[in-house]
Amino acid sequence: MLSSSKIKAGFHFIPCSLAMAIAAISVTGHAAGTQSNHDMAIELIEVTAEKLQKVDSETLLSEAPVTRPTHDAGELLRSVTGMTALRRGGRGFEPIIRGQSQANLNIISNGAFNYGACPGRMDPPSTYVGVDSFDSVQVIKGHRSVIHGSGGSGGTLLFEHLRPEFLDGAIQGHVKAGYTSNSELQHQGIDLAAGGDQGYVRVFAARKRSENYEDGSGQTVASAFDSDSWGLVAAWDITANDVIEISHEDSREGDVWYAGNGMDAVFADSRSTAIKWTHDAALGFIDSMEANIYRSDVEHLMDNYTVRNRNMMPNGMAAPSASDTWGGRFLSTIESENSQWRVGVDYQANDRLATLYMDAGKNGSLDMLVARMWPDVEQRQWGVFSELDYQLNDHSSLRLGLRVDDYESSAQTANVSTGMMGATTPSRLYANYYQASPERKDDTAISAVLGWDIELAEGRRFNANLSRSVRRPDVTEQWIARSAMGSFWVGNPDIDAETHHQLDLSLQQSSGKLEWSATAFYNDVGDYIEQFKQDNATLYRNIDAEIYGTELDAKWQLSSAFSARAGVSYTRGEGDNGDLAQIAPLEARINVAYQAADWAVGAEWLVSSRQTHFDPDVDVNEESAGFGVLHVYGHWNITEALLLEAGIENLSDKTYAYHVNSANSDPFNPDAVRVNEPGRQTWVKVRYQF
Ligand SMILES: [Cu+2]
Repeated sequence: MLSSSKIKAGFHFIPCSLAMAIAAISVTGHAAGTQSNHDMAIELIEVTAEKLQKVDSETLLSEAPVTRPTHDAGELLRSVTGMTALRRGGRGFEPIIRGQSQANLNIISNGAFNYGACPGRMDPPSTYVGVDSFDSVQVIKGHRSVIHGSGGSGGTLLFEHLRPEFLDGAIQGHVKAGYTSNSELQHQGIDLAAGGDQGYVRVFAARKRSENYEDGSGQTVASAFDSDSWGLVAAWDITANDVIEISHEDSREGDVWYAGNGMDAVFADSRSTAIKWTHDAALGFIDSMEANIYRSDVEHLMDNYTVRNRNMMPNGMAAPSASDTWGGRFLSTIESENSQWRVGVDYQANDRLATLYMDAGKNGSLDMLVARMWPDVEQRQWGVFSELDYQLNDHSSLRLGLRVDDYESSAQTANVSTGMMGATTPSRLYANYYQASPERKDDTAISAVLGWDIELAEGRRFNANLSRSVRRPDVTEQWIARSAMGSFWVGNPDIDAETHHQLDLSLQQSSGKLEWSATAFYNDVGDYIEQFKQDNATLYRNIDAEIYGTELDAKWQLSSAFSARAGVSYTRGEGDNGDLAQIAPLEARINVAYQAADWAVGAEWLVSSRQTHFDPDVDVNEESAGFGVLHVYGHWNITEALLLEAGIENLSDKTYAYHVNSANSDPFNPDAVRVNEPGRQTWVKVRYQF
């Protein structure tokens, strides 16, 4: 029988006083959709909440401490060994796991997929995840399970709200406020939950205002933004075994400055609603089941004159765009003495539209249609999956997963003229560059996971994961059609889906004073979708590629108060035409922390080597410098309810930038740029719990 401790709960990014209650629930409470720890999901833990966690030795190494305030879910993931995020400004961090990003990552919040609406990737899906409100985020590196949708070759990020337990009263919650110097970022948030045994309602809201920050040299980096979000989660126990949960999140961004794009965002609004039913009792041979449906809509407007007048011409350029996503999943679980078998189906639909206009006089009249950038693209996907976790004996278990997906993709207005300014159709662009026609594309894909876990000795585990995953072309890679002012950005309708065959080996020691894990991975990528340049055009083609690397993590408990951590990651990516783009160099992170009864202090030193491997068509066309940067942080529980946190980032006021940079998908701004990180900044946060 798979013990409940194998049901891996996620990272607790939790309101403090709820932490214990939620931690208890999260270990036992995910009925269907449970994860065996073959997923090796990473828990991201705010350092201030860390001491409240009941540390489970099986999962200890999969923690990643978050030591700084983050205001974007993509940025949050910079705390995990082997993960990074590229910066375009103060918002829109693009998460990268082991050299894979964008369409290679499945980002799921409350069961819902969401796709950004910006062709220039100002709004990766993680941007719309309200990081303040989520109680649990699981980060799965690589492809280790087939139940989280199609694709996901690089990894899966699962953001979840957990059910609060009402221990002392029917109402609980917290208010918080924060300030960061340099960008003068102000942040306020409130989170309230009311309920009892039969159900609950939780509402939350956050407000953020940020100016531009300065880098270590005192240069202003375009990064200001306004962000407001609110949400609601409600659950109702309709019977002893059935729960209905409704969640809704609404996020509004405005006046978003981007150092790494050729335009700024006037607004970016997202609404996401999900309904989930769980039935936690046997029905025939099925032991439990869950079904969810969702809808996520995003609207976005960027231009080069409203937020900042970025060009001296009398006419401006503007690109309104939208992305609507809906879908659902049915998942049933069948358990036996030594196995857990998950079987289900899922569906996902995404419609995207982006249009480029010239605005004569920059008065918002959008006078002339220039390009149908995303010509009413429709993507549809059906999947069926089956995944078995089988306990071979007391020390080892197997995972066998198989999924079949059926895709289709089409561009509805590919043959419609773009009028006076563009004077061409998307179809003509596809024909010119690829001799391709824009008819509907269909594909069927098979994905599989074969996993093996074995306990070699007390606290020492070895784990192997062999997988095949297929990720379909993104809307941009397949259908973008931009012809403007002598430059072209054209998707390839005939591009094939990427197939990833990955082997991942990991050894973990999770007991004793020194805990560590070592991982090596190799990924053979067929039909890797490469962006390249040809004359004045940005185009896409399939190539063969390989990505491989290693990660090491260690944690020493030096005494009851002193602890230290280290994480090292290295990834290489090579393809038919040389180095792959957007691969972070060798990186190391070292933390030391001192934990007293009601306060703690710590320091984090992040070191990155220079990167000599890059793709000149996508990356900045030069090697990047290495850097070392120091952050210090601490917190003080003034009372049980009142928490004060503070820290200084980039203590030595260094000018630095990550190698991965904003240029990977922005032909609005064909010159690649590497956006500098903030110079020294002091931050403070207060949280009051009730
Ligand atoms: Cu945009």
